[in-house]
Amino acid sequence: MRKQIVAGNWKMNNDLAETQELLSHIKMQLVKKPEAEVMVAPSFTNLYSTFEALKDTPIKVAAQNMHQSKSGAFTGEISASMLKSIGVTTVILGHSERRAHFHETNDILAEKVNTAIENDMEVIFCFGEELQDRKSDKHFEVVEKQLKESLYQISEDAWSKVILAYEPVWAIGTGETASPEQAQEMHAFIRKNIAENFNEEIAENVSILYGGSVKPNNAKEIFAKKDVDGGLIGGASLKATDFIALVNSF
Ligand code: G2H
Repeated sequence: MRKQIVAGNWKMNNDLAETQELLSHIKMQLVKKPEAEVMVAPSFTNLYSTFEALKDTPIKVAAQNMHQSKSGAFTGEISASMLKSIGVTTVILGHSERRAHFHETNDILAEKVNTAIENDMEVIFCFGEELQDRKSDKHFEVVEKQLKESLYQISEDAWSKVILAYEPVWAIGTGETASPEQAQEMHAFIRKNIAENFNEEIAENVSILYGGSVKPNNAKEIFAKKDVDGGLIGGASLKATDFIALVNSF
């Protein structure tokens, strides 16, 4: 059985005090053992304090990004070993905001994925088409290219460290969500594509999250789809009650 996961991507929100407050509300409201695996991804400055605050809980902490190199003259960047040194072993890679604002290409992302895998880290790999791709019926092609160019170089064994997050760019932070049917259609395509390029077992076992304006009022329907294994949540993860409602949406 593959894992169901709800991961909060806090993006560039919340200072130290706000992060601590959000965490204490999440901890208080997480009264029953969640069925899904729960993760939060705070900003770099709040990673260590979040990790410490969640030590005695089932909630995992993920980084929102990392650099592909081991170390060196990369001002402003963070390496895999830096993350691991504070106990963080999961990293989000390929988010559309990193692709759009920080020019992360499929090639750069392939390097980042390789670095994460070499460092035995878990990767939440994000990808998804833009509005014009969907309008011109190129969404499957674009998604396949993103997967082939950044992810399919990994070994079969490395797939146990991979979580996929399909995030159609037109649904991110816009309030517009893909319909449960659109999400299911793409997730089924992705699983089939992995089976064709690797094997059935890998395709069946990999968790594929949906991301893009998931809220408590639309999550249940989306998460209920056969090939949707949870969500990567932005806006709604910044409010403890909404986030916990999403965690309990299975
Ligand atoms: C997509 C998502 C989280 P939101 O970026 O990765 O954000 O839920 O705000 O659309």
